[in-house]
Amino acid sequence: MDRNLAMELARVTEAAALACGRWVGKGNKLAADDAATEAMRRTLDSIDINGTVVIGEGEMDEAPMLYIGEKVGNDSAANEVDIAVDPLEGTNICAKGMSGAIATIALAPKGGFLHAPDMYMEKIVVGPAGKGAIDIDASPTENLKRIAEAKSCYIEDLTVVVLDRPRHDKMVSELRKAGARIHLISDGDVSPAIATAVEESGIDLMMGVGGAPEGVLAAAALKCMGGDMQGRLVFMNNEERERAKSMGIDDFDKVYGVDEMARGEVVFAASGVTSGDLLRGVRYFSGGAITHSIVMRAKSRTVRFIESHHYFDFKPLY
Ligand code: VTB
Repeated sequence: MDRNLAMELARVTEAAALACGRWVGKGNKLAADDAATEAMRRTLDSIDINGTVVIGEGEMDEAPMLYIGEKVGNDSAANEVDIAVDPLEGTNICAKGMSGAIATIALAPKGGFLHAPDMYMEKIVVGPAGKGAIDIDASPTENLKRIAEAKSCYIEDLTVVVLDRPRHDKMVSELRKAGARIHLISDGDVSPAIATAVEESGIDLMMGVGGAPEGVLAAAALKCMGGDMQGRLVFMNNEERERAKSMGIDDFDKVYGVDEMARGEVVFAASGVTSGDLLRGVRYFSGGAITHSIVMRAKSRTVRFIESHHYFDFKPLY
């Protein structure tokens, strides 16, 4: 796979961030999501790929663009690749001007992504220092002990990100009792999942139940960074079981590892929309804006943080 694709994907997430960044704090999450989706879709047409969206904005009858199955890219003769996108991960965060909204995309060889239905996934995520130390079936306390040992630190030194939801109350109580520091987030669990693999982020672990599509995007990033993750689908009803079965999933209790959620030469990019644990948000100035992105490839394990200065006289779309 062309190694420059990673840089091309940065252009895609930068475009989405620049478009929805105008909606930060405006209280209109749908308009923000539409702006990001349209910009990402438009920019993808300039990328030399033969892509199929496998994780996107919904089914064809639900989403006007970036729907599951949509063909994207401008090189139909190129090797087929699968695309996982979340043009605006954290629509609520963006609409309220809170932290951690990102625009994100990942690319894998055909068949490389777990086709996760739009349902919940139980997740545990850790950076490279904790690889092999996590066990989704072990208790939060046991996982803290293992990761503290792997990182040669105390449990009290660890910071765990958890979505602030009632379903996590018991887990949070146990984490606190074990002595860990906790960073509760209102939304957006892809960014902190990636931050577990960035030493200077101060984030060591992410645990809890969030979106399955977001789990696959996080797995794509962790694959590029040598991190570790386990995920298990959480079925709320039989309709979700039937949906999963129709997507080829028949072991409903399966624990997925990173390499089962994102296989092969994965490429990942994300741009900050609002500042968070991983990336700075879009900053506008007279006639332009500054974006902050992360770009990486599983093959080289290279992780690039890119600060781009954009001048709108030369980019009339913004
Ligand atoms: C999760 C999380 C996402 O939405 O899907 C969450 O993974 C939805 O959780 O990052 P609830 O149904 O409990 O609200 C996000 O936070 C944003 O899409």
